[in-house]
Amino acid sequence: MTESIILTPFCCRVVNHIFSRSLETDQVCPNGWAHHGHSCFHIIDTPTPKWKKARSMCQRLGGDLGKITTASENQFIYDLLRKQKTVTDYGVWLGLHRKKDQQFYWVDDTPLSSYTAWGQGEPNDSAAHGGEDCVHKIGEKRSWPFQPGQWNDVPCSLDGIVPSYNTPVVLCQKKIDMDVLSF
Ligand SMILES: [Ca+2]
Repeated sequence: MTESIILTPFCCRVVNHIFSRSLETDQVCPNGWAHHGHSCFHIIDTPTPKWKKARSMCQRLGGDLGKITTASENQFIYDLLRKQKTVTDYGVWLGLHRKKDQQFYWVDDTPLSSYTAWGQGEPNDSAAHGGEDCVHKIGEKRSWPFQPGQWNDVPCSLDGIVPSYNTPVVLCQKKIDMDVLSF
């Protein structure tokens, strides 16, 4: 009896908060996620040396690493990245990786579409650190031979290669349920 008295007000406050927020703002993405196209994007503003760790961080939030298939999306993500407190040389991890067949796939297992934004001479799969099978999006110009916002393949672990403060932050994506958009 005592337990239900304590829990019920908390439960109702949370539900009412979520419901009133969606009605007031017509918001289709969770708080802190940005809406673009049929997706919600969120950048975890933490430099993260390992691509797999970055991916699990997104999965814990109910999403996955981000996928970019148009120039508009690429620009949107770049603008979102530049709004973060932390913008590193290595920018942000993307949900794109090279599999054993040597082709690149997004984390939803789709191959690269016709749109790509590789930097000049990339992907080069440099052998300097045992190959480059994971992809990030450049944050700052600095010493890069290509432009901010472009893509580059790098080793999936940058531990011992890049100072941890300069490693990519994490781009997460959730697909929006189309029923929500249409109602
Ligand atoms: Ca490369």
